[in-house]
Amino acid sequence: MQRSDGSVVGIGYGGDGGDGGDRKDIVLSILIPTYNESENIPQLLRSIRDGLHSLLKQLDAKAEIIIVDDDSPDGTADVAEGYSTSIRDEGRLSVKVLRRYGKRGLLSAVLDGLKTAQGSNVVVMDADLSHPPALIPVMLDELMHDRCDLVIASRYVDGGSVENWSMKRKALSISANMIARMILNLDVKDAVSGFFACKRWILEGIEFTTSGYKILLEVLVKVDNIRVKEIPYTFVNRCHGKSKFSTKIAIEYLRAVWLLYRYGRKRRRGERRGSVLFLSRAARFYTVGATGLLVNYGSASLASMLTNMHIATLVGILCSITSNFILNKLWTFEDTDLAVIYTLKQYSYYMGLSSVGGALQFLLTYLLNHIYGMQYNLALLIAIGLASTWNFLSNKKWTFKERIWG
Ligand SMILES: Nc1nc2c(ncn2[C@@H]2O[C@H](COP(=O)(O)OP(=O)(O)OP(=O)(O)O)[C@@H](O)[C@H]2O)c(=O)[nH]1
Ligand SMILES: [Mg+2]
Repeated sequence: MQRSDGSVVGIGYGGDGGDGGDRKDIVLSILIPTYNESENIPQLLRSIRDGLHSLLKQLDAKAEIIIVDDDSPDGTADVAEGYSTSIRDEGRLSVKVLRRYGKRGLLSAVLDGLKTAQGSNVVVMDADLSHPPALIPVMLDELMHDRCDLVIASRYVDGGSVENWSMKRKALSISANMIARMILNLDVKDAVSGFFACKRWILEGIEFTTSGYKILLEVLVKVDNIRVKEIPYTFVNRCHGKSKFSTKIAIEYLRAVWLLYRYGRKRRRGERRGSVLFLSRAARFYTVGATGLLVNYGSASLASMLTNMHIATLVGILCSITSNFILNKLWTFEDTDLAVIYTLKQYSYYMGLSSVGGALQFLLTYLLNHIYGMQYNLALLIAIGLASTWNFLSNKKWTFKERIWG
């Protein structure tokens, strides 16, 4: 019995229980999230057993199948438990069934499965027979011979294909894959495959942050320096049960790509040396400041043709602050989070801090010139220098939420 944030309510063991105490190592854990897959389970379990039989025998090793079911109304978990004894394959194969409350999604199902996994390698696959179990021994063989750390069953390498897909489904899958490969700069052909195998430590080392319908994407983005191999397969449309694909999942997918893009950018930024980053930010900030002067002058001149001098000056100031803000957000600080409320909040911070900078300049010029008797031009230059330094550092820290240094 295990409770994982309350979600896992029970584990049923089949086969020899996977902890039978004999000497064979568990070399593989097959993680299968299920929701209403009762019609597919029997054939799936049999095919996995038949596919793995020779390799496990040859290796004198064991494998476990971990079904993570979200309380499927069609009784998937019961069916899986019922079949578990018949697929034991002389104790080489065991079935664990994790039962969770409610439909909690594919990623969390895989992660809950991973917590109980004992194999040194893992396979992640669907239960709907779209992913041919016959490929599992091929994948395991690659990992066991240490030819790579991650094996992707790929529809888009030579020899791979999809069967009986409508044009719409093909277009959706190809676009999803293209978006991910381009935006996330991934060097694999099928970055959104739901069927892959890897060393267990790879999955254990990742802090998953997307809602993750496509687990592989997050693995490819977050793990460095692993050897990846793609092997072709033919994706077969499910014969039984309903697809869980929906518009909500498509939106979640785009959100996941966006989050992973930001993750990669932040990490690359963290890898740049602090001094280089600071200087490049400062150079951009002051360049933007210079363009602001032009915007200020140009918009005030235009406005002065339509209204009085005071309003025209105000228009010039507002236009330059706004254009400076936009350029600094997008270019200087490379902040691509364009959420409306967040951006408006940043804009008000930017206005506030820049106003403090303006007041500082005014006060310093007055102090240096009137009180200390410094020549006006020199006093102005010093005041501008200090006020613009304030503007840069304060906006860096509070508006764009970066450390002052780096
Ligand atoms: N435990 C759990 N499993 C899920 C959930 N949603 C989907 N699954 C399982 O995850 C796998 C993938 O879901 P599918 O419905 O096959 O999604 P798909 O592969 O994108 O679409 P089709 O292959 O066309 O059906 C299947 O084995 C599902 O039963 C969920 O919320 N919880
Ligand atoms: Mg599927």
